[in-house]
Amino acid sequence: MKRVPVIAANWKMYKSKDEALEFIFKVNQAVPSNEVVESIVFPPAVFLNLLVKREGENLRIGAQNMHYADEGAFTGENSPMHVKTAGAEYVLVGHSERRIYYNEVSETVNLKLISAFRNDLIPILCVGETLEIKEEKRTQEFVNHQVEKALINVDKEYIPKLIVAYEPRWAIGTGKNATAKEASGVITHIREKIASLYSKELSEEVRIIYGGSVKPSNIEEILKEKEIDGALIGGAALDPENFIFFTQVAE
Ligand code: G2H
Repeated sequence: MKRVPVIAANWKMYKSKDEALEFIFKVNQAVPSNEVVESIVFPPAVFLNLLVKREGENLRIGAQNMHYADEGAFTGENSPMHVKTAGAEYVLVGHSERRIYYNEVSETVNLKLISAFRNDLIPILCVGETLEIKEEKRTQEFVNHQVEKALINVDKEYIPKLIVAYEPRWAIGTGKNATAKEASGVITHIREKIASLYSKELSEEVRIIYGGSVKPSNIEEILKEKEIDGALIGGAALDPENFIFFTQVAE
């Protein structure tokens, strides 16, 4: 089946207000139609509302994180309702930087995924192995386990909306990337895992994308792989020209 490719820019904790607006003004009319490529920007949460008002009809905005609870005494956190009200349609769940620095564990990743679906947000579930696991040749076992844990109690009706990002931790912000073949192999097995948990038909609707040091020089090779449905890009997608280029390659 034909899946619409996804190009997602994760800004992390970068860009001033002026830089954020400049980026949106440059790209909001330049990205391809949403039916051809889903182009999404994940800014810091405080900019969501500001940028949503300026997005072109084909650009989408998402949150880098949210709490799983609807409300509560959680100082400094944003609820699903908060990020939705600010205009986010997507949310990153379980990005490795959250897992590494903010104690995000499988249980919270799972609760966030369920909460995203319940609140009509499209989650990008991030999974990926450390260098140590890779060297022990346990990548697939580790990644499949992350996927399985994240999907506990997720109803099959939501699976067609799911996006998974395979982001090997050793490739994030390091300049090193998995080869297109390596990434495609892991992604194929992630799809098989989802098929074993739900059904082959449903697994074929899930977009599974690659992240980790994607740049203009390697995007074409990565997106040539038919199993790779797009990319989640950090550093290189801070540049609006690069972002537009990535969406054009995906087209
Ligand atoms: C991985 C990726 C975006 P970068 O974190 O999620 O970042 O492209 O800078 O490796």
